Amino acid sequence: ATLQATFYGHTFDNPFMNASGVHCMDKTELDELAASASGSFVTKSATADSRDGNPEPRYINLELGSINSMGLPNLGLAYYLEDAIKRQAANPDTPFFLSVASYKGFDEYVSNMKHIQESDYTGLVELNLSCPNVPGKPQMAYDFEDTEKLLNEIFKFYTKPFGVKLPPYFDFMHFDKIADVLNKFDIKFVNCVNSVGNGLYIDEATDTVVIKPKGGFGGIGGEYIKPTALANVRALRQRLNPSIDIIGTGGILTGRDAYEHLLCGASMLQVGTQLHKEGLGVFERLNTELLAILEAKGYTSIADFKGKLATLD
Ligand code: RRO
Repeated sequence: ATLQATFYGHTFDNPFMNASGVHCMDKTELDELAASASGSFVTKSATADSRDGNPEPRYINLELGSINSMGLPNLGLAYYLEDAIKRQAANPDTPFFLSVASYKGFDEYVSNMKHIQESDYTGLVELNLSCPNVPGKPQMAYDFEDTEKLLNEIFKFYTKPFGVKLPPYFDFMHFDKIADVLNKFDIKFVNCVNSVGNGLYIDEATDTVVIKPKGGFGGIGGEYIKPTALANVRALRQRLNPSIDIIGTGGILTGRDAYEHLLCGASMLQVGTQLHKEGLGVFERLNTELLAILEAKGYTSIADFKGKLATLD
């Protein structure tokens, strides 16, 4: 059997990659990802200017996942773009993802995409519409009207392939609404999901929150969020144009978790919390575990079961 993953016309050796924010802050970390057993990788979400982010402690591993309020620390879009252009020139056949966000809101999203449009980078861009940790700034993709306005603005000038990173939704009305908006545009993929925003973890020994920013509120990742992540992958696969591929992110710790995301219709798979806990060796392990599942079930490729989740009626 093969784990080859097809995604927007590309074939990757396997569907696994990091989730943005984990092990992707600078060239060294990106080189390590590129050399690892991951099928691809994504850069830290970039803002126009470099940022230090929120005060520490701001990322804590928990027994069942993680909580973070990093606050978009990054080296600035120019850094990641320059590096991406070099990587693309050196390795034109191994695509990766450039993640772009905004700290200031709507206008910065537009100007960041203009910057990329005007550059020599022609690869994939993951537009992060779902950072939960900027004090005073709501998550863009929870505002359906603003999201539509933003995509309208971007498509006036942007001609290269990009997709959007979404927050988790929890109501069928919201699945319908975001899919209606996204189906109006020629976006190439969606990534479901970013961390479950603004959770709160309390340390049992001290009755205290565990991260400093925002009074302890932060994005939740890991085991806690797998059912929510799977629901979002599945619900959007059922609603989006078939030309829009899905990246599944959330609660992937094992080959079985990866398999379930693929059953729901994901084409690529991102690993955040578990990569942070386990290090780059996670990709070798996930490849081995997922391949063993395919072979046990008699499948020869991901296409044999992708999106084919069974229901009871
Ligand atoms: O940097 C962060 O605080 C952060 C971002 Br941009 C994001 O998209 N998701 C997240 O959990 N943390």
